[in-house]
Amino acid sequence: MAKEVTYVMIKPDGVKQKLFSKICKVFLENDLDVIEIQNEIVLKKDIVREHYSHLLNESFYPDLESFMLSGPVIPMIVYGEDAVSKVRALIGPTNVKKAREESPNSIRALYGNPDFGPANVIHASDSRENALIEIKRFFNKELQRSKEVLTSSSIIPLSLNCAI
Ligand code: DAT
Ligand code: MG
Repeated sequence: MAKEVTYVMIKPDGVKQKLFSKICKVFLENDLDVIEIQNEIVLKKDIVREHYSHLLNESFYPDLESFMLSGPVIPMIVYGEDAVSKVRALIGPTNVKKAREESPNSIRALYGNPDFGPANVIHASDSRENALIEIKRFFNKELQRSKEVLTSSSIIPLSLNCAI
């Protein structure tokens, strides 16, 4: 399996719960590298609409949008073997109740709110193609491969950073 990048974003409820280090640790312990992290940022409405354009007609979209605008998020790029599906498995199902039943150790099961659909702590790309689109959307750069990947020695400070 080839190494690939995926886009991950800690949502406002994850930032409020200060989950950054715990989430980094989950990735690092599963042989994935966190290769880029953006400072906490409050998203603009337009980028949320673009990111969730497949859901604009859903009845829950207004709740999703206001939730995503309710506080800062942390955009990240994760890299490794089979990163897209591996990260999706580690975060667990979209629905937190389902996550608790089917994947109780997943990030969404452990930290998501089962009573409010949008509050599932974390986003991760669902395909390789979308990963590249989303990285471009949130980091404003094209990343075909691992051109910007940190060397293994520079991953050490990043891991320490995660432990803070
Ligand atoms: P995922 O985030 O697992 O890729 P998605 O792209 O279908 O799932 O939906 C984006 C987000 O929208 C999801 O993380 C939480 C929210 N959401 C999805 N389905 C929902 C629903 N039925 N009710 C409330 N919020 C929902
Ligand atoms: Mg999705």
